[in-house]
Amino acid sequence: MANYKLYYFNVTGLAEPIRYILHYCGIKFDDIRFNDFEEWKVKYKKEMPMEQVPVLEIDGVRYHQHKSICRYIGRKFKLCGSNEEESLKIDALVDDIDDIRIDFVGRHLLRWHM
Ligand SMILES: N[C@@H](CCC(=O)N[C@@H](CS)C(=O)NCC(=O)O)C(=O)O
Repeated sequence: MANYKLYYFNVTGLAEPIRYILHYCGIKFDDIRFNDFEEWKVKYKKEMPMEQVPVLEIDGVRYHQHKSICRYIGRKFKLCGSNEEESLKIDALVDDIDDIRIDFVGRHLLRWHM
Protein backbone atom coordinates (compact mmCIF):
# COMPACT_ATOMS: atom_id res chain seq x y z
CA MET A 1 0.00 0.00 0.00
CA ALA A 2 1.21 3.52 -0.77
CA ASN A 3 2.51 5.78 1.98
CA TYR A 4 0.07 8.61 2.76
CA LYS A 5 0.76 11.78 4.77
CA LEU A 6 -1.80 14.50 5.30
CA TYR A 7 -0.55 17.98 6.25
CA TYR A 8 -2.88 20.55 7.82
CA PHE A 9 -3.39 22.66 10.89
CA ASN A 10 -4.64 21.13 14.14
CA VAL A 11 -8.26 21.90 13.29
CA THR A 12 -11.02 20.22 11.27
CA GLY A 13 -11.36 22.76 8.40
CA LEU A 14 -10.58 21.72 4.84
CA ALA A 15 -8.70 18.59 5.87
CA GLU A 16 -11.58 16.94 7.73
CA PRO A 17 -13.38 15.57 4.63
CA ILE A 18 -10.06 14.09 3.50
CA ARG A 19 -9.55 12.51 6.94
CA TYR A 20 -13.11 11.09 6.84
CA ILE A 21 -12.66 9.58 3.38
CA LEU A 22 -9.24 8.12 4.19
CA HIS A 23 -10.65 6.52 7.36
CA TYR A 24 -13.78 5.32 5.51
CA CYS A 25 -11.59 3.65 2.86
CA GLY A 26 -9.40 2.07 5.54
CA ILE A 27 -6.29 3.90 4.31
CA LYS A 28 -3.63 4.36 6.98
CA PHE A 29 -2.06 7.81 6.92
CA ASP A 30 0.13 10.12 8.99
CA ASP A 31 -2.12 12.94 10.19
CA ILE A 32 0.48 15.72 10.44
CA ARG A 33 -1.01 18.75 12.20
CA PHE A 34 0.67 22.13 12.61
CA ASN A 35 -0.01 23.73 15.98
CA ASP A 36 2.02 26.88 15.66
CA PHE A 37 1.13 29.32 12.85
CA GLU A 38 4.48 31.14 13.08
CA GLU A 39 6.35 27.85 12.76
CA TRP A 40 4.13 26.93 9.79
CA LYS A 41 5.02 30.20 8.04
CA VAL A 42 8.75 29.92 8.66
CA LYS A 43 9.33 26.16 8.34
CA TYR A 44 6.67 24.51 6.22
CA LYS A 45 4.70 26.99 4.06
CA LYS A 46 7.36 27.30 1.34
CA GLU A 47 7.54 23.51 0.95
CA MET A 48 3.86 23.12 0.09
CA PRO A 49 2.33 23.42 -3.38
CA MET A 50 0.74 26.91 -3.63
CA GLU A 51 2.14 27.41 -0.10
CA GLN A 52 -1.10 26.18 1.44
CA VAL A 53 -2.58 23.13 3.12
CA PRO A 54 -4.29 20.66 3.14
CA VAL A 55 -1.70 18.70 1.22
CA LEU A 56 -1.79 14.95 0.76
CA GLU A 57 1.60 13.35 0.17
CA ILE A 58 1.51 10.00 -1.59
CA ASP A 59 4.81 8.14 -1.79
CA GLY A 60 6.71 11.42 -1.48
CA VAL A 61 4.67 13.41 -4.03
CA ARG A 62 2.59 16.28 -2.64
CA TYR A 63 -0.91 17.07 -3.94
CA HIS A 64 -3.05 20.08 -3.02
CA GLN A 65 -6.65 21.41 -3.29
CA HIS A 66 -8.93 19.66 -0.81
CA LYS A 67 -11.80 18.87 -3.20
CA SER A 68 -9.42 17.51 -5.84
CA ILE A 69 -7.85 15.28 -3.19
CA CYS A 70 -11.29 14.05 -2.05
CA ARG A 71 -12.34 13.35 -5.62
CA TYR A 72 -9.08 11.54 -6.34
CA ILE A 73 -9.51 9.21 -3.36
CA GLY A 74 -13.19 8.79 -4.23
CA ARG A 75 -12.34 7.72 -7.78
CA LYS A 76 -9.54 5.44 -6.66
CA PHE A 77 -11.71 3.68 -4.07
CA LYS A 78 -14.89 3.61 -6.18
CA LEU A 79 -16.97 6.10 -4.20
CA CYS A 80 -17.83 8.27 -7.19
CA GLY A 81 -20.90 6.50 -8.55
CA SER A 82 -21.36 3.71 -11.05
CA ASN A 83 -22.13 5.91 -14.06
CA GLU A 84 -21.59 9.51 -15.25
CA GLU A 85 -24.97 10.71 -13.94
CA GLU A 86 -24.33 9.34 -10.45
CA SER A 87 -20.89 10.94 -10.55
CA LEU A 88 -22.48 14.25 -11.52
CA LYS A 89 -24.89 14.07 -8.54
CA ILE A 90 -22.04 13.24 -6.14
CA ASP A 91 -19.89 16.05 -7.57
CA ALA A 92 -22.78 18.49 -7.19
CA LEU A 93 -23.26 17.44 -3.54
CA VAL A 94 -19.58 18.08 -2.86
CA ASP A 95 -19.93 21.56 -4.35
CA ASP A 96 -23.19 22.18 -2.41
CA ILE A 97 -21.38 21.39 0.84
CA ASP A 98 -18.56 23.73 -0.15
CA ASP A 99 -21.05 26.52 -0.98
CA ILE A 100 -22.62 26.09 2.48
CA ARG A 101 -19.16 26.11 4.10
CA ILE A 102 -18.12 29.29 2.29
CA ASP A 103 -21.41 30.99 3.20
CA PHE A 104 -21.07 29.90 6.85
CA VAL A 105 -17.51 31.18 7.09
CA GLY A 106 -18.51 34.50 5.52
CA ARG A 107 -21.62 35.01 7.68
CA HIS A 108 -20.44 33.73 11.05
CA LEU A 109 -16.77 32.99 11.56
CA LEU A 110 -15.44 36.18 9.98
CA ARG A 111 -17.98 38.25 11.92
CA TRP A 112 -16.91 36.67 15.23
CA HIS A 113 -13.35 37.73 14.57
CA MET A 114 -14.18 41.39 13.79
N1 LIG B 1 -8.36 26.12 -2.42
C1 LIG B 1 -7.55 25.50 -1.35
C2 LIG B 1 -7.50 26.49 -0.22
C3 LIG B 1 -6.46 26.08 0.81
C4 LIG B 1 -6.40 27.08 1.95
O1 LIG B 1 -7.04 28.15 1.93
N2 LIG B 1 -5.61 26.74 2.98
C5 LIG B 1 -5.44 27.59 4.12
C6 LIG B 1 -5.97 26.92 5.38
S1 LIG B 1 -7.71 26.60 5.30
C7 LIG B 1 -3.95 27.82 4.37
O2 LIG B 1 -3.11 27.00 4.00
N3 LIG B 1 -3.63 28.94 5.04
C8 LIG B 1 -2.30 29.23 5.48
C9 LIG B 1 -1.54 30.14 4.56
O3 LIG B 1 -2.06 30.52 3.48
O4 LIG B 1 -0.43 30.51 4.95
C10 LIG B 1 -8.20 24.16 -0.97
O5 LIG B 1 -9.42 24.04 -1.15
O6 LIG B 1 -7.50 23.26 -0.52
